[in-house]
Formats: sequence, C-alpha cells, structure tokens
Amino acid sequence: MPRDPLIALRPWESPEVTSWGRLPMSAVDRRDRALCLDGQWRFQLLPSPRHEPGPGWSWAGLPGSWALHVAEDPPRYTNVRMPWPEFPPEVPAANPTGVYEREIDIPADWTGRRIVLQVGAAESVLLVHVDGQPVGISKDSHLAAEFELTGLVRPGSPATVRLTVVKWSDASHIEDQDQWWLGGITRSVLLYATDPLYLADVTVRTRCDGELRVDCRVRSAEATGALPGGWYVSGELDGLGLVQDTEFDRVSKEDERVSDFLGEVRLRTVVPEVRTWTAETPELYGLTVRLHRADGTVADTSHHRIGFREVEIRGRDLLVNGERVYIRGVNRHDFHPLTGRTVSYEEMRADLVTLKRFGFNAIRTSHYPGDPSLYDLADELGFYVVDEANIESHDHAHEIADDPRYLNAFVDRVSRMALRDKNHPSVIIWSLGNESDYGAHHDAAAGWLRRHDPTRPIQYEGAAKLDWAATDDASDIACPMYAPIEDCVAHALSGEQTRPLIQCEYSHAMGNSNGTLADMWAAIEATPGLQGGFIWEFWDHGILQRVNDGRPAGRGGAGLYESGVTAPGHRWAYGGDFGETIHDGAFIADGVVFPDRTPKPVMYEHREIASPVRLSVEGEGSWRVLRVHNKQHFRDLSWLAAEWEFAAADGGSWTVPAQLPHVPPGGSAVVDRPEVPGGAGEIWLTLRVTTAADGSWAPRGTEVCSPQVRWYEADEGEPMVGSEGELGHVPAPETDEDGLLLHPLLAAPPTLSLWRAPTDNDVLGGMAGRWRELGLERPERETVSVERKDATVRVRSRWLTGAGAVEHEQTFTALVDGRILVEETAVLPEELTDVARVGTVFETADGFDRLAWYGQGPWESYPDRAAGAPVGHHAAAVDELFTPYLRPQESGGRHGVRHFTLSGDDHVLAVRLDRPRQVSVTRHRAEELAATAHHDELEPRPGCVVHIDAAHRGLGTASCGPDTSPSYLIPPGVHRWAWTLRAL
Ligand code: IPT
Repeated sequence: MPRDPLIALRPWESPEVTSWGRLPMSAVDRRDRALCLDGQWRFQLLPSPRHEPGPGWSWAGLPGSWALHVAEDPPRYTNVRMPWPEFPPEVPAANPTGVYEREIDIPADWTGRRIVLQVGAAESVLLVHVDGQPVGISKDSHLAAEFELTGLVRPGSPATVRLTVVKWSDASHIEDQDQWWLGGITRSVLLYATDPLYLADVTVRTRCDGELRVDCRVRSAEATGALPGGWYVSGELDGLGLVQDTEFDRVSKEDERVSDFLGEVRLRTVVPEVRTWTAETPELYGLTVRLHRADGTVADTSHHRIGFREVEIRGRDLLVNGERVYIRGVNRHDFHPLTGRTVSYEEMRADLVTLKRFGFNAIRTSHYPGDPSLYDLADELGFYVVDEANIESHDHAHEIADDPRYLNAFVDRVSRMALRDKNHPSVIIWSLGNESDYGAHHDAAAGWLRRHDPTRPIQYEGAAKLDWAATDDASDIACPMYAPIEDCVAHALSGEQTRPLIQCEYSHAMGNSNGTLADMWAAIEATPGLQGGFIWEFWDHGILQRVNDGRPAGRGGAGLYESGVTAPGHRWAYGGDFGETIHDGAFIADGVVFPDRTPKPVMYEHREIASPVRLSVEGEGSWRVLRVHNKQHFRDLSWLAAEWEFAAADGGSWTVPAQLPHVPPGGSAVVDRPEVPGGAGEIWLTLRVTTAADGSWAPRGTEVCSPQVRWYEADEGEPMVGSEGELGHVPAPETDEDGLLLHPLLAAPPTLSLWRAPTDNDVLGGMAGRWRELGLERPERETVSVERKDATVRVRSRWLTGAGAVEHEQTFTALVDGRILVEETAVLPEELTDVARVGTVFETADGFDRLAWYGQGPWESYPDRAAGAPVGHHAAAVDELFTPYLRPQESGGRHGVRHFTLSGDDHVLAVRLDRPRQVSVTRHRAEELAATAHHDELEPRPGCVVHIDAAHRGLGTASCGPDTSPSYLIPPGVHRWAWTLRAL
C-alpha cells in the first residue's frame, strides 16, 4: 500500500470523494492581487497514479494540456462513448498521471497572513502536496480549487509545490463531454495572502429600480475561528456609499443567527436613475466592499463589476428586465487549436467580440463553467449566459443519475459554480449539466439552487425532454436539443405550453450546414412562446497538427494558419488523426467558426437573421414606401449609421447616404426613400448598417447588417435570346460524335451532374449512402441521338441510375454575336426523389483565376442558407470562393446567380443564366472532394470546375438534427434550364 495518504485513498475511483482539504468556493475574486505561478514546472508523466515519480523530470508550461506536448499520451476524441470500457466508477489501470512540481518563494511580508494556493482547473483529479505534505484533493476539471497553506509554508522561505493530476477517474464518467480528452492543468495557478480577518464571500442582488443589496460573509483564520471584536464592513458603488442594514442585524440577532464565528452583514443602497444592464446595454457599476478592523484600518477588500437587471419567468415567457427577449445563442466550449482548453483572456475576448459582431447575444457554457474572465467579458460586452455545471455522464447516464455514490458530485459541481458566478449580471440561467439522463441527483442540485439563488431560473434538457409541458421537474425552461421547428411551433400553439421553450442546442454547424436557419427564425419570431436557442456550436475543435510526425503543433504553431487554412505541412486534426482506434471522427468539427476563429459563411447568415434593423416595402407601384423596423428590445437606432446601396442587374452598383429614423425598441417608421432609377430591369436596394461610433466590440464603421429589398423585379425566366437577329446563319457549335461540346476554353465539356461531394449532413443523414447505392456519383451516359440543324446541335442522352434512367437533352445554338446558347432538360424518373443537384458541370482550360458575378454573395450561400447573402455585383479570386470545411465536401456555392465572368490573363468566359441559379466555381471535382479526408490531401486543379445547377438540394442539419425542409428537396420530373457561354 502506498505511503502517501492521498494515493492510498485511491480518490480517482471514489465518486464520494469530491474534495479533501479544499476551501469553500466564493465570489470574492483575488486574481488581481495574487502571485501568478504560471510558467515552466518540472514535469513527468507516470503510467498510473500508483507509480512514484522518478528522477527524470522534463519541463511543462502551465497552464496547458499535456496531450498537446507529450508524445506518449496524445489527444483522443470521443463524443458519447467513453474511450475505455470500464463501468463507473472504475477506470483503466493504465491511467496517465502528470506530476508538476516547482519551488515557490513565499514573500517575507506575508508573515502573519493567511496563505492560499489556487489551481484554476485540473483534469480530472488534483492531488496537492507542499514540501512532501499532503494538502488536498479536488475534482471538477473546470472550476478552481483553493487550499490553505498557512502554517505549511514559511514566509521568506521557499516551498516545493507538487500538483499531481490523474487523468482518468470516477469523475471522467461525469465529464464525458463531446470533446478531446487532454489532461493537464488548463487554467492559471495562483498564490495569494489575506489578512486573518477576511471576506469569505460577497453576494450581490440588484433590481431594476436601482435597489442594491450586498450580503457579506466575514471569517477569521485565527486558531479559535472567533471573530475579533469591533470589525465592520463598508461599501461604495461608484462613489455612492452603501449603508448597513440594521434591520437585517436585528432580525439575525433575534433569530439567534449571530455567533462569535459568523460575521454576516447586509449593505444596501438605492441608485437613483439607475442604468439597467441588458445584453444590448451592458451598463456596469463598480462595487467595492471593505472589511475594517475595529480601528478602521482595512483588513480586506472585494471589487465587483455589477449590473442592475432582473430575470423572471412569467407564464411561458422568459423576461429580462420585464421584456421578453430573443435568445440568439451559441454553445461555447473552451477551445484553442494550439493550446486545447487553455484559452487566454485575449482569445476569450476575441471569441466574444466575434460573436457580438455576428449578432449573437447569448452563450451557453457547454458543458461546464468557463474561466472566470469569460463572465467578466460577458458582463462587459453584453451576453446572456446560461452557466452550465460540469456534468455529462452521457455513456452511463442512466446508471449514474441515481447512483448514490455520485450524489455529492452533482450537488458539489452545481453549487460551486453558482457560488462563484452568482454576482454576474450576464448569468441569467443556471444549467444542471448536459446529457446525463434525469435522476434524483438533478432534483437535489436544483433544490440547492432554488434555495440559494431564487433570482435565476434553472434549465436542464434531460429533465424537461419527456414532457415539455410538465411543471414538476427540475427545469424551469423546456430546452430541447435539435427539435424540429414544426414541433416547437405546434407546442407553442397547443395551448399546453407551461414554460419558455428555448432550444439548448439547435442548427448543428458541422461542415457545410445550418440549412433552414432563417426559416426557423421566421417561425420563432412569428410564434409567441418561442424565444430562440443556442446554435451548436462556436468552434470547430480542429487541433493544428504537423503532417510529418503527426504531433500537435502546440504553441509553436502560432502563425501557421490564416483565414481557416493551415500552412503547408500542417492540417486541422480531428478524431482518429492521432492514432486513436475508438473515436468519432469529424464530429468534433461542428462550429460556426474554423479552428482559427475565421467565421464560416453561416456567421453572415446569422448576422442578417439577428439584424437589429429590418426593411420592408409597403404599398404598390409609385405609392410604395420603405419601412425601417427596430428589432431590438432595449435600444433605439442611434448607435448605428447607414447608407443605401443600389445594385442593378446590368447597371453596376452605387451608394447614397441614408438617415436612420428615430425608432424606439420594437417600433418601426417609414423612411424617405432614396431616388431609385427605374427601367433597367431588376434593382435591389440594400441598407448597409454600420456602427456609428467606436464601441467595446467594434470600431466605428463595422458592418452590422445589410437588410435588402427588391425594388424592381426582373422578368423571371426571360428568354436567353433577345432579338431574332441573334440567330443568324452561323455554323452550329462543334461537338464530338457523342454530342459533347468541343470548345477551346473548356477542358471538359458541359455534362449533366446529379451529385455533390457529400456534406457531413449528407453523410450522417444517410443521403450520401443512398446516392452511392443509386450510382449517382458517376452514372453511365448513353448517347441517344445527335441532330444538327442550321446553327443548332441537339443532343439526347440517357444517364443510368439505380432508380431508372434520367433523360437529358442539350441544345447548343451558335448565336451571331459569338455566344453559345445551351438549353437543357433533364427528366428524373419518379423513383429518383432526392438527388443532390440537377445541373451542368464543365471544366475550363487552365489560367482562369477570378470570378465576378451578379447574384447573392459575397460569401457562400445555398438554397436553404441564403438569407445573409445580399444580391449584388461580387468578385473574388477563384481560390477564395471555396470554403475549406475540415473534411472536404461540397462547398463554395453561390445562390441566386444571374450572370458571371471567369477571367484569367488571356481569356474571359462570360456566362448568363436564364434565371437566378446555384453556381459554384472551384478547383476540385466533386469526386476528389469526396475521396479526401483533409485539405492537405487535395490537389487544386489548374483549371476551374464549374457547376450551374437548375436545382440544388438544401443543406439542412441532418448530421445531428432535422434535415432540410421538403421545399428544398429536388423533385423528380422535368427540370429545364438555359445559359449562354461567351468566350473572349
Ligand atoms: C449533443 C451534445 O449535447 C453535444 O455535446 C454535441 O455532442 C452535440 O450533440 C452534437 O455535436 S448530444 C447528441 C447525441 C444529440
């Protein structure tokens, strides 16, 4: 039996042991007065906690995850299943254990003070020794653990601190979140000292009428624990003094709640004309609480940035400051492609700034509490936070939810989170965790919360999922995941709704995804009872990996990526890339941003859907007027500036200044419309809205949204050939004997395409498998006939699929102006009910590298993800059109394209379409994308692969959740399209 009592206890297989020697959690934050022990520590990785450290130390930087720098224990990714078979609370015998050690100098002037060590976060069991003495144990990989070192260390002398981190434990079974398994100490290690008389906790309560209540808990570290006489507490809020609540003192005395050991004081004030806190108006006040000794000197101080706001559920509405707000949320994990779960303040700030700029107003801290700074930033920048406890027992959910050995762990994790974060105005909801079934432990944790913090609602998906309308479970909110929007609407209309319905996860952002997001929001905004949800998720958790040796690049990888793309010799690793045999592949790459935080196209879609300003046209003909709507809950439009932009199909685009009207929150006003020239076909009017002044999350001039209306319609389906004269006597275009067009600038002739490189949704939703079975990837083509007549060649072909033949007809006509008119028809058999696309694909000769188009853009858009890409004249390098989703798949499409020009040094290819169509121009054939697992395996072609689709299937979100809606599926039957090609 090992001599060390911390090891002898085997705490890694004892769920009852959540901590030993750990100090109670509190909201008093001493980070600003602490010594930071981050940096290089001696390190060794043991095969199990029962091994003794040997003489061979290496170095490790803290905070950090060892999987990112130690070859013996690389990152592993599993979603639901555990990476090993042991049943809770057991763990494998092979249990990587990191030992971190260093000397610290205890400042000489700490004599007589209380000395505390804080370890920010350790995965998953932390054992602390100082100078060989056992100090404490802690579990919960995402909350800090504090240990008192007073008496163990001597001010003025060095001490050796050893932090032993055991990777696998009983706690791993309740930390089974969908993310990499890493191991390490992922947040800062700090050392601080306080006076023996100290503020043990401060609890702030605010109201929208300016009422402030501050409860202070005072303790003494003297041996007897008794408080010295005469101490008192004072407080001030931005210069406004708080007063001690003597009524509270009197009642406490009367109820015999006062003893020599418990110092409890309540301070109060009322702030006149208070500026309330909301995510739109994150108004903060500075609160300072001081603990004084009898002589008036200050023994301890606690600073807080607080906000005045109230959360309440009234009926089926979640209200912030009395207003029913929309929750435009995202799920955020701690993630960084170089440092794993260690995320610096600057990186966290950049995450939140990005979210603000793309219209998000809420964060669920999936699936564990974030770093303390995250909440400071959410308070400051303005986010509603669902603060989630670190509990996910996914693989063994049912067994654990009622296993009494785990009861303590559930309550411990939930209560410590609330004790730490209770004073943040941003935190509006507590979450009991994720995917852990529903058992008595949840009720226990909810009971603790309801008593301790009656000011915030509680949510837990697992409790509410069986019956959204129940009123007696642990969740105050029905917070399903990936529920079809029709089900949500039906529930809201059923008359049965008892509580708010806010999806804790929806619109799974894996690969090229988030189809129908705009339709979902249209339904949410149209349906009382629906308030939004949290997109899954913010990051793609791709770890930057060196291809040559398969190692994570680690901190040395800074600068080896840009705009979502890795430098040569590197790639974004996902599950399986570090040699794991049990893993869940690219399911880890399901964020709205790339691993380097480059926004994916869905971010622009979201920005538009969440836009504070909307535009509508009212009336008919020359009586038409424009109306501007303020969709915010608390602000007017004075923080915004705008200009009008016109885009004419054939007339270019131009801008004129705009004046935003004064519109109260939720209101609208008719605006003076700019002079719109008519007559030249289709004209679109866009209101380009930007920030009017520098703000906390955007400099002046940052784009906020671009609501757009069509002012003049095009004649849809207008004939491709205007005057008879264009059909003069010219020789018909050249084809080979199979009727395939021969053209000097085309490397591959235009043929029929029914397939796309499967997206993650196509694969996991089962569509890709069906397409493969039907042979849609490369159906056999049979030429039926080739007929030449005057300027025209008519080619009939038949494409054999597992669901019958697709009849395809192409008519090539030479026009006198040099264009080739291509008219196509495809007839899909009745059995072919769900293809990826029906359209034309061709390849250009080498040397084309720029695309200019009139249609939706500038970013990628698809039929069911096209609300955020305004119609206009756009241009980009061909290489930039492609979106490098981590696993190569269909990407780079542009919706609603009317005409485009591909140009290179020597040539121009100009294409006009009969009506707005889905177009893509990339360097990759669909089958090449489908055959590769990472981008470094792709060889860009020197020419371009061009798709013009008569119809393109929606993207949906079937990798986890609903597929696209039926209106975005491609029906069997007749599809017709036409286009002209001009080569210059
Ligand atoms: C759900 C999880 O809560 C989340 O962590 C993530 O795994 C997400 O799905 C998919 O990426 S659970 C799923 C089984 C519905």
